[in-house]
Amino acid sequence: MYKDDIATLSNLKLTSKNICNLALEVGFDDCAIAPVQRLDSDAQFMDEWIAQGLHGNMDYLERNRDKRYDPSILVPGAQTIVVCLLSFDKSGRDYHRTVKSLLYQLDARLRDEFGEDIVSDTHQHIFCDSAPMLERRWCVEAGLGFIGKNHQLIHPRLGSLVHPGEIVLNLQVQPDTTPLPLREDSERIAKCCTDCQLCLEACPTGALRNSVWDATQCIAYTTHHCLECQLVCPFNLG
Ligand code: B12
Ligand code: SF4
Ligand code: SF4
Repeated sequence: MYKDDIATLSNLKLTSKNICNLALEVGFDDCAIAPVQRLDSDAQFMDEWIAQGLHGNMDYLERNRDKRYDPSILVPGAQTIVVCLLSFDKSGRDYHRTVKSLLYQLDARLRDEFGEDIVSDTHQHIFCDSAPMLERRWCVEAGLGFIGKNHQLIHPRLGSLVHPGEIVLNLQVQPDTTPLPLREDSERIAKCCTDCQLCLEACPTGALRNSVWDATQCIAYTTHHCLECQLVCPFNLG
């Protein structure tokens, strides 16, 4: 009974603002939260994309699709996704390691502040890149930006040269009481992308000019080293 009371008191402080302040304190460049839901439209899009073989030999994209489309299957009990962004400058070449290291620090701070019950004790709940998560979509759901014509998540202030990482919580989080100015900015700024073609013109293989996105045409599919469509983007030049 006493423990429950403490948990309730603790949960009163569990707001997106408090979580995101902790994320900034450990070193992330931005953070926002999204309530867990099944991503029906993305599921439909991705199922058709895979059926057409546009993922090439990335077999891992075929697997675990139920988990990829619904985080509560990936992490039973999942209710909230904390989405954090780290800029390329800070993340270095081995970004998985850098982002995950900050996520573990944030996880420790969250459990410290809000109790161990906040995350699953049976399932992995910290992710960056390699897990079946539609990371860019969760960035958008959290209000961190929009997806540009170069297929990247573009944050209005940080641009697209950012790596997302996530912590899945098994509790609901109170949203901020004030509307996120960033969310409004994202919508306004996304309109700038509508009239621009720079990345389409800069893509050396023409992959971005195709009417369908064939991932095998992307240089990064084989070498992991191409940033042309990001280096020309006005959002990365400010
Ligand atoms: C597979 C993969 C690749 C593949 C395929 C690329 C691709 N566009 O999918 C390859 C190897 C080519 C690749 C390349 C790169 N990748 Co990559 N990749 C991934 C990975 C592991 C999965 C992405 C995925 O699910 N693709 C499947 C397709 C179908 O999804 P999608 O293109 O993202 O589209 C989604 C939405 O946009 C939406 N959507 C798109 N169109 C439409 C249309 C409709 C009608 C609807 C409803 C929805 C919809 O549906 C999709 C599902 O949500 C993610 C990590 C993760 N777990 O998410 C990293 C990730 C996306 N990659 C990343 C990076 C950095 C890159 C590179 C820059 C690497 C490099 N060059 O050094 C390039 C960029 C190439 C490019 N222009 O996209 C970052 C993105 C950061 C950002 N700011 O967006 C991620 C998030 C990894 C990370 N944590 O940092 N990548
Ligand atoms: S990463 Fe390179 S090849 Fe791939 S879409 Fe961008 S510019 Fe084109
Ligand atoms: S270069 Fe232009 S079209 Fe491409 S993502 Fe950036 S703003 Fe959008």
